[in-house]
Amino acid sequence: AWKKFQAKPWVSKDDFEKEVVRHVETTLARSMFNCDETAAYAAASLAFRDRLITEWNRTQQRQTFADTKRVYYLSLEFLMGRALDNAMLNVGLKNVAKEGLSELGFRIEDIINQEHDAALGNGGLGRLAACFLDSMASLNFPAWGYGLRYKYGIFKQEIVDGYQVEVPDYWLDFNPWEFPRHDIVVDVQFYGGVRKYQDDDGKNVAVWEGGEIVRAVAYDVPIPGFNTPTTNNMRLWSSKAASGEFDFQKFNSGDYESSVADQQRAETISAVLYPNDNLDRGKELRLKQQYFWVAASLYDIVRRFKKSKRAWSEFPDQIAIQLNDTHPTLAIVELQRILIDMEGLDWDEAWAIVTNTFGYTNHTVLPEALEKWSVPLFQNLLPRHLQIIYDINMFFLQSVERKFPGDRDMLARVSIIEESQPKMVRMAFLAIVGSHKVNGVAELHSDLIRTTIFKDFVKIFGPDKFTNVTNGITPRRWLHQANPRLSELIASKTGGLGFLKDLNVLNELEKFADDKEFKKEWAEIKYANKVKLAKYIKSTTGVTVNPSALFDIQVKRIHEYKRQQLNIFGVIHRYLTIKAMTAEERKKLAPRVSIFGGKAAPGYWMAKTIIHLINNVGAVVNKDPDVGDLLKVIFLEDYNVSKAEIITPASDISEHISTAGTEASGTSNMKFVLNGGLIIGTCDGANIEITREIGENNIFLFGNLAEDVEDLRHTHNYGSHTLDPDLVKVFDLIKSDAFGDAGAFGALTGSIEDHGDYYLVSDDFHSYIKTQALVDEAYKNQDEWITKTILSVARMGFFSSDRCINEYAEMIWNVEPLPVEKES
Ligand code: DL6
Repeated sequence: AWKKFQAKPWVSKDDFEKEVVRHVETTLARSMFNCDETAAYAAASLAFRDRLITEWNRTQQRQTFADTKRVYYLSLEFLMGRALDNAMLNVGLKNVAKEGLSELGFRIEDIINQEHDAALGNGGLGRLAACFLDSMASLNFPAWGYGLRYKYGIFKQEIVDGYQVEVPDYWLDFNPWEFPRHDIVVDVQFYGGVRKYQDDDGKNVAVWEGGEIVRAVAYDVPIPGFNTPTTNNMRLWSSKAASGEFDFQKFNSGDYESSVADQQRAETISAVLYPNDNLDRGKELRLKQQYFWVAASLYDIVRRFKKSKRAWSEFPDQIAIQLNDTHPTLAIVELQRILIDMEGLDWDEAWAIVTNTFGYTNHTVLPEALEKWSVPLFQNLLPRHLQIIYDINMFFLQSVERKFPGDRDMLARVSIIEESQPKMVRMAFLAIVGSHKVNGVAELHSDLIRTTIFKDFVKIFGPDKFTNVTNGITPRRWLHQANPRLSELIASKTGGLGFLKDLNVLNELEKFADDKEFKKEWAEIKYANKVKLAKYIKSTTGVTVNPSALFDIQVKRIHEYKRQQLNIFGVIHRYLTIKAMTAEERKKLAPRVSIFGGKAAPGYWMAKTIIHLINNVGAVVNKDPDVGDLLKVIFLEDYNVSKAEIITPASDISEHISTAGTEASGTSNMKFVLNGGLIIGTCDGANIEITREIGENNIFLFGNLAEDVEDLRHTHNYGSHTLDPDLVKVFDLIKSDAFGDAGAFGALTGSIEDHGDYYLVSDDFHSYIKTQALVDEAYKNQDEWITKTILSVARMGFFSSDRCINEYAEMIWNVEPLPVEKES
């Protein structure tokens, strides 16, 4: 009988309006007479959420009945950005909502802008996870994301007197996109001790007992696929005290503060996202976070599997778990613990299940970013897990010994336990040993991990265990949502929105690369996007920029390896050049706006110094009358996903200029090219494959190659390293206090002059400046420039995250999509 009352997703404008009004008047308890934009956003989101949840329920039922293999993507970061615009576009009802909102007296853009970004990530790694969720749903893969519901996402960045200041980002005031599941809770144990004994059958038993319990509560966020009813789930865990609200006994005895201490301590676990500055190394709370999340997720996964009543040996046929970097590596140990301690399986049987279930993605070769945890910390927090890690290591080293008898060095190099003081657990090694596949995220990166940091493991396990899946981006958010006019133009020439599901369709644009009318429209769209960004710059910084100038953009986390310092030194060089030019020479120069954005990790002083220098250079250059429109320097505060959606479509050139061999992939390079911008970049990460796809005539490459980096570093004698003469002039200007007290930048220039120039700024400076001059020249020929951008977009099909997900599904997960007919 209930079936006739089941919710049907609304589709018409009138039904949408009805839902909005209902939510305003009931859920929000407001009247339509005082419905402001915040309330309209809330009500519109709830109307879409209801729609998504209906499809979410159906999807979960369909996947459960079909009993197919599921993917679980474990990521400590999901940088989702805003949800409303994405939901409207993915379900294909943005126009309906636009008309409906307009009838209710609102502009859809204003309503979209009310939303707070879900910023549960630091940068590329978290945004990749978000793109993957979109692709998995759009391709109808049965897939869940598991993460943490941080109370505070990545901090908000304010720029005060040129310095970065961090402000907490409390984003949960009103979040219509999550469903608290107070019925889905998992109690997670920490500390305590392990009691071992032999049972009546002579079997060794280990019991982890004592310690403390923290409760994980599930919050579900629906993930709608594009143009499909499939709506997957992202489950985020929030921590709370297992023992109830607070200690009444203490409260009644007047000890008010400690009566709530347990509760607060428990809630701290999911309180903050750690910034990726490696200062978390050794922090117990970070390890606690990792175990809390992994234990809750695995309990949930195992509970679901057990309902199917299948044999344990079928676990890897039903479940694939992907480890997004080493952060969830404890899942390997936890599953082994569940299987041997709780379910009574033999070690070998359990270990076969574990290794066939997990895949591990590496996202960095930077040694300082590879996670290690101290053994004493582990011993205290997770005593049983440490024992299991020792056993995993013992069996692993025995197998290495059999393969390479007598090679003690090899054993020391590959041991999961580093014999340092204190001993450390090497999480990447544990992840490799416990997974059946290990992948890097771009060809160069995957080659580097095979030949450098993991080369012993290639010898041990053979080359087939190591593979590459070059990163990608979802064209739904990064083209259709961010650049609607370009998306519309492409649709009009390629027969509809099909390219959003098969990005190779973009190839059809090649035939318009010399089409005058098409090029005109293409150029108009770029100009309009630049006008939009110029307005945003004016409103946020007060600086007027000329939308006809060349927009040169570098937005990403601020890090020495990404080399924003190279960019700003190049800007200072340009400033010096302009100052030395005659009026006639200045007329021939293409005006440029250099735009920067990105956050520095709070504890990363050098990165903060780079931000300070950029702002101080801007303050001088932007008001120098000799320079005028020829150069403007902008730092955009608080770069995040929704700002990226305004910035990316407006670039003429974007900078991806990391020291060769340091940027695993990069994904903003893909976003910029897909939006009709060209790239200046090094032969690093995915730049290499982008070049291969779009052609070397359409990209400005410069700098030394990864294979030469080590040798070059050796030639840098500390203190007597000869600097590029143009760079010396730049440093001289900085040292003359032209951009404020030079003392503030001493560490930055000193790292290059006196401390070995680890990131090869001086070695690449000349090549960078020369290549920027080529960019200036090329930009003057607008006709050819536009052709280059059209050809580049036409050849970007490879970089869809749908292609990545299909590769993961085939090579690593062995999972099939569950297609579904669209019902509405
Ligand atoms: O794979 C996603 C993303 C890559 O595009 C970036 O090149 C890479 O730096 C980033 N890696 C990390 C890991 N930690 N560190 N450093 O964020 O992954």
